[in-house]
Amino acid sequence: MPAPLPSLPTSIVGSLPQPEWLIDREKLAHQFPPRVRARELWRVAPEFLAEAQDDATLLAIRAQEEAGLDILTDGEIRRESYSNHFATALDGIDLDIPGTVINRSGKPIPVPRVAGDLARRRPIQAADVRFLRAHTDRTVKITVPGPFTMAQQSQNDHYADDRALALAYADVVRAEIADLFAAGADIVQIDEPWLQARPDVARKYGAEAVTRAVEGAPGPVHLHLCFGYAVMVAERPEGYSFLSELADTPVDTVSVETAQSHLDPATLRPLRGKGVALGVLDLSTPEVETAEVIADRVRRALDDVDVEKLVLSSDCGLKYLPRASAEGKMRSLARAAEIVRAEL
Ligand code: MET
Repeated sequence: MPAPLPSLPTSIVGSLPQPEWLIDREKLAHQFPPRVRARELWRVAPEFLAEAQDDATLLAIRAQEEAGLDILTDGEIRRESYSNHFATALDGIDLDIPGTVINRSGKPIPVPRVAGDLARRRPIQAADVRFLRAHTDRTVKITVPGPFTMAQQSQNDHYADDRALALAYADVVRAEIADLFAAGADIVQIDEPWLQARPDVARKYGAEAVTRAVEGAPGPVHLHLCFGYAVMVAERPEGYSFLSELADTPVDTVSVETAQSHLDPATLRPLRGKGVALGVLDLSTPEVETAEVIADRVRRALDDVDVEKLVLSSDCGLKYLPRASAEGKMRSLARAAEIVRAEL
């Protein structure tokens, strides 16, 4: 059992930069995150890839420990994008003929094409959790793409409508969440950036899909909302277009960006009673902010959230930052937590 968490525990949204020797980071950053399989991005031959990914995951775990974070992820090192690893492992997806959707930046992108009933034949990320659990004594979190986001990132050639598709994704995510807790996860996080990108659709069935995926989960489920990776989506809106709707879902903690967007913390009041994972690392610049700058971002939110359920985090995943920058930002985050803890 990991030691109990301190107040204001620190974590990242999930991903860390993958080593340049493992994957072609230039290609990864200059195309939008792949939604379909993208094996050609890996630099290591197929027969050595799993071993290389494990080795790089160990580095990601150690980097978080050395920085002093409290809740660790596997850095999402084995994935080309946060969502494609899970989505393309499902039955019902045609891997040979992908579909197309228009992404939040207005560009057509290749996505999984749903051509049959979605089914998860076996746990998809349970082995990743066991590896993480085996290599750290700290609290561990694993991330999975959420049902609404996966439905938006799919071409639906099978289900009657997109709500039915989202609910079908919810069923496979619910089964996966149970397996991830059974494999040793302390926290499971579902990534739902498209709730923010498609708020009108989200209001129709977003909360329903999330509830169906999360209800009855054997442990705490966090939900990450964001505006997209800073390297790809430059503008940050003033506030969230889909947030208070999550108050009535069985999600334990909602993960939001506040650093780059300067989000007015009053926006978070409807979530009172829930945990908030507060994004306080600005990822639009590789420059490492000082612990004092980060501590200020935390202080300004303290009156609007439940402090005993507050987690300090990054705005989004650190995947596209230079490695040294990601490490520096994590260290500053841990120091900022110490500063604010001493003031509570
Ligand atoms: N868990 C994902 C990451 O850390 C979240 C991505 S949301 C665009 O990269």
